Amino acid sequence: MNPQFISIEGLEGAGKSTQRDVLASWVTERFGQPMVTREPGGTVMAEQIRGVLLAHHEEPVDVWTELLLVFAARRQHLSAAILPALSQGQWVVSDRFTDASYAYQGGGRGIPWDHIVDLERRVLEGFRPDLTLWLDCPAEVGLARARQRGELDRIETEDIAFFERCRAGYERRCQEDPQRFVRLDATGSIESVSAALIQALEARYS
Ligand code: T5A
Repeated sequence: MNPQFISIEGLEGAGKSTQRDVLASWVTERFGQPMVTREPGGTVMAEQIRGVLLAHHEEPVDVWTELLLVFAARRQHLSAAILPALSQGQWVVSDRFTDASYAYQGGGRGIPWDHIVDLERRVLEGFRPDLTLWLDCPAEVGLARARQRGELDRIETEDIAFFERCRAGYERRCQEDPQRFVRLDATGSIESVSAALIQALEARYS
């Protein structure tokens, strides 16, 4: 089998980082250690862009500036980290990828879907994850978990309606690409979500 690129998606507090580790262990046992990465970020330069994106700024952040920054970071992440790993036969597991731009900048911020489709086509030249595990939960469930951590980044200070629009954006992506997306109910315990995730992996790769 070709090395696979698997993304994990979901709202703040859905459990992406927690389940990413479960996913990475599963891949390690069967196909060797994957490259584990995240977005925005994943390279030194892309992590610097992440810092700009998530910081609080005195000036208003234009929605297009936000979209172009996430895609700039993604292009760098793809060319400097993801593609080199895949070409060496290593699986890649990423905490978020392009679907987050559809969810947050499309659903959340209201940038027309077609503009993101166009940007994705030009910037990523058709590159997509082989499998996307969407940890789905109501915004209030995820935010309650995430907010226990304390200080909020710029995006985390948005209101609940924003995150419900992001969730609707993920739903739309899921419907548009049902072969690639697996939706997992993220409202249960960590253990039950891990079990569902492993079941999805077994179904796809065994
Ligand atoms: N963004 C990103 C865009 O706007 N556009 C884009 O294109 C991209 C790529 C990045 C931000 O950037 C935005 C989206 C985001 O706002 P991030 O750091 O990737 O942010 O993501 P966050 O969602 O902020 O990360 P979180 O850490 O908040 O969420 P996780 O990773 O989903 O959650 P996790 O695993 O850290 O868990 C959070 C807490 O909940 C507990 C954990 O133990 C932890 O304490 N937990 C559970 N508790 C009960 N039951 C469960 N099932 C639990 N699962 C986890």
